[in-house]
Amino acid sequence: MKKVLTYGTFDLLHWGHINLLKRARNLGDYLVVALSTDEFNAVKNKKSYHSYENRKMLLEAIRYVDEVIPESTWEQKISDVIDNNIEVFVMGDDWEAKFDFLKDYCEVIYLPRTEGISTSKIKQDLFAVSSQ
Ligand code: C2G
Repeated sequence: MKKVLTYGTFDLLHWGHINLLKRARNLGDYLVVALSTDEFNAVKNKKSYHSYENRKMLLEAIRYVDEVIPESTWEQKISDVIDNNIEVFVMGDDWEAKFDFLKDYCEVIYLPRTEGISTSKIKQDLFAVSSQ
């Protein structure tokens, strides 16, 4: 079974996230998503609208996602790849080259981001509407 691994916050789940998860899943037979905890989001200077538990529940409802594990540090990726027998690591290309150190352990693929949508765009657009 070819296992694929990706990481993210996946807040305010949108079609850009789904596009990424779908393509990642299609690179193997089983997709593990390492989901940033609320505490790790603070390390990333991100504040999620949805809690970790609710973001996890949403991801687990997606047909392309087979398993969700917590991401709580920047340093856990090598052990995640080894411990989960991962063959393919996938991220959107806004992270291009940032995780090439994983090439010693698995295939590393950066996929084109989906243009026109992002969690911050959703927040900005909703704020603009509510300010009218
Ligand atoms: N993404 C995408 N297209 C978008 C928005 C997001 O392809 N329009 C991808 C990102 O490139 C990423 C994934 O969806 O691969 C999750 O996005 P975020 O939740 O923003 O992830 P991020 O905060 O970048 O977390 O250790 C890695 C970090 O946890 C990555």
